[in-house]
Amino acid sequence: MQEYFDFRSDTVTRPTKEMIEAMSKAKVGDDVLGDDPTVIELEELAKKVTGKQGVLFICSGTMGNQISIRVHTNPGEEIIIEEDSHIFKYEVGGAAWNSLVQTRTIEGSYGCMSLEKISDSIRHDDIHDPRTGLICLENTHNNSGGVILPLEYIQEVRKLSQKRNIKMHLDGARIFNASAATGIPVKEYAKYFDSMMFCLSKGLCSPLGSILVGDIDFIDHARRVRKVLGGGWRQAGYLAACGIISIKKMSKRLGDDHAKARVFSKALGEMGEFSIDMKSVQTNMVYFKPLKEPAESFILRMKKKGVLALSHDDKVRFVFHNDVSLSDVKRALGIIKNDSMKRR
Ligand code: TLP
Repeated sequence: MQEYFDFRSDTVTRPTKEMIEAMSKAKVGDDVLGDDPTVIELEELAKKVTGKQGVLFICSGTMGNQISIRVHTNPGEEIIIEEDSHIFKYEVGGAAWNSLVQTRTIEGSYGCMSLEKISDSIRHDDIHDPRTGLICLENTHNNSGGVILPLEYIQEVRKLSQKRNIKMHLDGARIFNASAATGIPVKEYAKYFDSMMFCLSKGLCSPLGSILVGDIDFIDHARRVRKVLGGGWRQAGYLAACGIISIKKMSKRLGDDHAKARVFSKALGEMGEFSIDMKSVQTNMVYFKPLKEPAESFILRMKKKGVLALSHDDKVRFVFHNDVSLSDVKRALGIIKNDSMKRR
């Protein structure tokens, strides 16, 4: 059977042995009724890590972003988001479906929308205009290469949003990667947002699940929205048991994934066949363009050789995670190198 190296996403990570054991031993209740002890333990842990009073364990990152938009806005409002953000590009137009809001997208640079453009995009009180209901940021910013939004930038956006009285939400699917790379605690990032979502199921290896945080009123409302979306879950403690290991243990090893991304990008750059923006290699992702063919044809050929990746627009994306070791990365690099030598 052919061996596969799976770099498609950090979402492909399987639960660790410790997680499977923890699932089998978890004490559970009924989370919709509010008495699952392992969910309660996970949510208490998430409160400590994020510094927020309200926490809700939810099914997915998409659900967390969508619930947040729904809670923060009213129908007919507008939300400001970066044009390559996950919320805009990859959530099936959910802001319109679920919250009846329209999106005002702004081009970003390394995931950051300029303060001037954000300020200019905030609507004034005019009978013709929708109200601006929310500003969303994404950290790390996936489509820009998994780049980290600088804390000073976040602070400036916060000042602006407070001045104009607009709430802020963070899609922090990979905020633990940002924290591992910068040493800035997750709590410090969370401080500048009215709500934040992070994923347990990506680099943190849980089989599924995300965490949504905010103040108590926000989470009370979020819990109702989760229910109406069909996200009320019962013996969720089995999954929360994995989430606890994700936060306590798996968050500590993300630096290894970043190191693998650096090794990969350096070696790939040296082959001279691919264009990579090295400045964007900051966490566990590497985006690049093959110079002599479209991303899609490179991906299809690599798939036949057992190296799996995804395309995003005209680029190839490799994501580094717990289920690919440094030696897997080196073997994949060998396969890519052989392939490009044969095609010369
Ligand atoms: N991202 C997935 C795909 O949907 C693109 C991936 O493989 O990277 N925010 C960000 C920044 C994300 O990257 C993702 C997933 C989500 C939200 C949604 O998380 P889930 O998949 O749990 O709904």
